[in-house]
Amino acid sequence: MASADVDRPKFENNLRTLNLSGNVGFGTLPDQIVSKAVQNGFVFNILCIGETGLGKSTLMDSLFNTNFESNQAPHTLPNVKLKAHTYELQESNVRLKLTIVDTVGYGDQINKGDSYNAVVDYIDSQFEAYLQEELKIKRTLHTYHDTRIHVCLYFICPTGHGMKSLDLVCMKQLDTKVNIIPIIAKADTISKSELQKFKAKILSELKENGIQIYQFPTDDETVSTTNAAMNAVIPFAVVGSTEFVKIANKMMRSRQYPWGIVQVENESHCDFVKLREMLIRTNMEDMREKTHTKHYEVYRKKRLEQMGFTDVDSDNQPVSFQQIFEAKRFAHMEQLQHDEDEMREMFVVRVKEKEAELKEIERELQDRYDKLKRQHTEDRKILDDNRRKLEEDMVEFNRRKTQFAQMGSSHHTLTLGKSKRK
Ligand SMILES: Nc1nc2c(ncn2[C@@H]2O[C@H](COP(=O)(O)OP(=O)(O)OP(=O)(O)O)[C@@H](O)[C@H]2O)c(=O)[nH]1
Ligand SMILES: [Mg+2]
Repeated sequence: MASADVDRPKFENNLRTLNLSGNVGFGTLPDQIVSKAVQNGFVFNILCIGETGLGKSTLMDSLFNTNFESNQAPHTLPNVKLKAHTYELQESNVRLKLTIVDTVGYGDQINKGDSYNAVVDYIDSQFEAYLQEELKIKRTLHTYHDTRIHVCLYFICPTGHGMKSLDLVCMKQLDTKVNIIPIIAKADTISKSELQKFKAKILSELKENGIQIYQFPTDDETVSTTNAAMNAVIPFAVVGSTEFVKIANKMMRSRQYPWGIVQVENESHCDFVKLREMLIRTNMEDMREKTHTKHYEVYRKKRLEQMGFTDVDSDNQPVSFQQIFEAKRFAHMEQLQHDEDEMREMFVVRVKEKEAELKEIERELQDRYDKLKRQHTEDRKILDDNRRKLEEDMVEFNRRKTQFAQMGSSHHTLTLGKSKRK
């Protein structure tokens, strides 16, 4: 039985270090992991947040050196939508299931709150879907398509004047949910000296607003120097293009202007290569891991607490899942019983009320019946009296009629007045 006070062997105290006399084979474990991971393939999900027409799709095409065939968004949408497209990419024998989520209509609404709410809801619902899969009895996490966002590329408008309030509010809402990498879009539209000031302004605004952006990890010594250097380059100033120009006999992804050519992959022109290096080549796994161990963990904790689960009771003593479940079941049954009793009481009261109402109606009806009966008896009496009177009048009439008739035939003396009845 699962319980918080389950006896666990004290491994730590019995831990002994032993030397092997020969090769056993578990040294191949890392290779086994690599081979298994390669076999399963990898999943990576990018969220691009940025105003309409800021170069999101072009940058994605440039980063993955392909054409994702996206459509232009209109500026007239009533609310922000998030559109996800999943692609299967392959490089040597490594398969990558890449999902690019794009904000459509971001920043085009009058009420800016509507813009970031859609993004927050999207990120949360991906966490929720994963949590629901995890909580299933029959779960299939190894084949489950994990749609949680691993990185959010936040496209900042190259105004040179700092960020818009929508950018700050949105990033503040998202910094505990996702790894944010801020990037300056269309950096070819901003001059070199302005760019440095703009970057400094962005960083100070992020700091002022307490926004935690993703930092490339510096704990792994193989990449710590590069990552530390790249952390200093954030926010990356990028240029994207779908056009190629022949430079030194090589077709280069570039933007051609009347005054010159901006090469996307030229490090003295923009930070595109640095971003690609960091995002895809060096830190993709770190972002995947941080999403699971940091951001998802926060969401999971919050949701399980909302459901009433906890690791310790009110006295700070550890409690097991089962104990909490039983306690919740007990509380639920009690609540059910309480509701049932309440309903029964209510039913009895209602029945009594209805009974009293019916009795009142019955009494009223009886009164009316009695009244009508009385009325009927009186009417009948009057009618009987009238009838009797009429009968008497008829008898009198007939008598007089006979008298007249007799008078006419025998000239008898006419008797005036009523005959006295005996
Ligand atoms: N100057 C400059 N223009 C760019 C850059 N990247 C893209 N563009 C241009 O900006 C326009 C919009 O680019 P898209 O990539 O469609 O922008 P988007 O953010 O995906 O737009 P929606 O999906 O419609 O919101 C196109 O004309 C691109 O050629 C860039 O780095 N610099
Ligand atoms: Mg687009």
